Amino acid sequence: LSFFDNDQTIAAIATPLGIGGIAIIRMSGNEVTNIIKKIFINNKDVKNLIPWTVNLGKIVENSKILDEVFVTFFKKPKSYTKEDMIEISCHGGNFIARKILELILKNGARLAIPGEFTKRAFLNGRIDLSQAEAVAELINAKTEKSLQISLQHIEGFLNKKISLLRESLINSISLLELEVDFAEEDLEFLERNELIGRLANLLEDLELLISSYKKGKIISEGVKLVIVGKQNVGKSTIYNALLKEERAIVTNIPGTTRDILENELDIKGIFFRLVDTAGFGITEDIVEQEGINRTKKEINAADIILHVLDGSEEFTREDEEIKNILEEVSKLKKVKLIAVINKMDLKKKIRLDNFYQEDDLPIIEISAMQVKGIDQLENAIYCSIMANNQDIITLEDSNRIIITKVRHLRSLERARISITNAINAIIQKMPSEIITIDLKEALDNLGEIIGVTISEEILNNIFNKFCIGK
Ligand SMILES: Nc1nc2c(ncn2[C@@H]2O[C@H](COP(=O)(O)OP(=O)(O)OP(=O)(O)O)[C@@H](O)[C@H]2O)c(=O)[nH]1
Ligand SMILES: [Mg+2]
Repeated sequence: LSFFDNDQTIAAIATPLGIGGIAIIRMSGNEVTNIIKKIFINNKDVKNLIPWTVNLGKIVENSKILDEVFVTFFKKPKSYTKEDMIEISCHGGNFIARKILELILKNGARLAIPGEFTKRAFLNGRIDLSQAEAVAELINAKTEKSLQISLQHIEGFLNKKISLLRESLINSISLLELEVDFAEEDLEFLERNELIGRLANLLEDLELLISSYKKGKIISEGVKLVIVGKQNVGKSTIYNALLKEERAIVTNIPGTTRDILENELDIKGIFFRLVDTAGFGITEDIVEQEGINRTKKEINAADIILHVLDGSEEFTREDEEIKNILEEVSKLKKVKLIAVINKMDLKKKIRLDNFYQEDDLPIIEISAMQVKGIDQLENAIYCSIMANNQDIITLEDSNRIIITKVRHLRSLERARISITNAINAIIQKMPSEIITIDLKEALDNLGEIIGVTISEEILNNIFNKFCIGK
């Protein structure tokens, strides 16, 4: 099955599996009207479907009625894929939708692969690649803010920006190529200082986009917030308090949590993935030991770590060991640490003489059991993520373009290198041909983002992440 096989008519159930009010089956391609003629009887006595209008009728197989349905015909090119498309809304429930899909397949369509509808929209020029990717992002959006960004991409803001940058490059390249044509006359159609100025502006724009990635990633993938500490200090209680739900089991037996628990959490519009872990402790128990190994993995993947301590006890060697591990990790990969002193409803015993005090990190005192101090904890978490990303969530930057895809980041970084090389070539008074090579490379790098220059392999990779029917 070739990826660019665009002639066949495709079909898929577009709604999620399971029971629901309605299910929608989608078809796209030249054959859709022929197929529907064989399986659909319109309640109105009309010969052909009226486009962009809902048609009520029955799906029949061998003159047996399968379901009463609505059929909408999107005539090309005014459809999602720019091909003839039909959507059948049938009664919810897998069985009916599957029966209808099977009937469609028997009558000449083939099953669509994931993302194939959107891929056709791209290949038929209705949307560019960054917009297609944004469709997938929109479907997976977890917060208001990530929704906003994907909508921005779907509207084509990223596309417009990249296209502008490419235009400016194409303009410079064509002037340089003219010089090559008139090489004997030794003409300069583009003053070198002017060219450097243009490229410097371009670099600045690239820089802005590149630096937006960190925010984009935080917004779309979430911040990994991991709760770590000795056994029995109240990690699971804090987990529940932050989630405002009794998710994790809490007991007074050390070693209650043995596996990793993860849940989505929204603090002031930022999307977190909150992780509860097995407490560190010396143990012979194999299950517990495995739990601790998993905790270590989570520590390495964390963006923020809450080190929980029991305020009603003395500071122990185990606490110290954990502290050392955490400090090591935070030095290596700049994880943010927050010390949380729990059980402050009891008499405070812990002394933090030389513990975390000298480091410039937040120490928050709470009672998870009485849900006291949780607001302050949320604040500290929020602040530590904002410290490096001040303007993340302000409304003013809603017009600023934010990139969220590693793929885009890599292309932009390559373009940055090519343009830097071009500038160096100009400074070294290299001939126009050489400068042009670098600029063309940058042009291709930027083209990859919107899909002007892209390999089949990358395309495949992008579209197979979609769900079926999209
Ligand atoms: N007094 C008091 N007790 C608490 C507080 N938070 C938790 N506890 C108690 O401490 C005990 C352990 O709590 P957990 O939340 O299970 O602790 P944990 O760190 O998840 O423990 P493990 O999963 O075994 O590592 C339970 O009996 C809790 O009720 C608190 O703020 N104050
Ligand atoms: Mg626990």
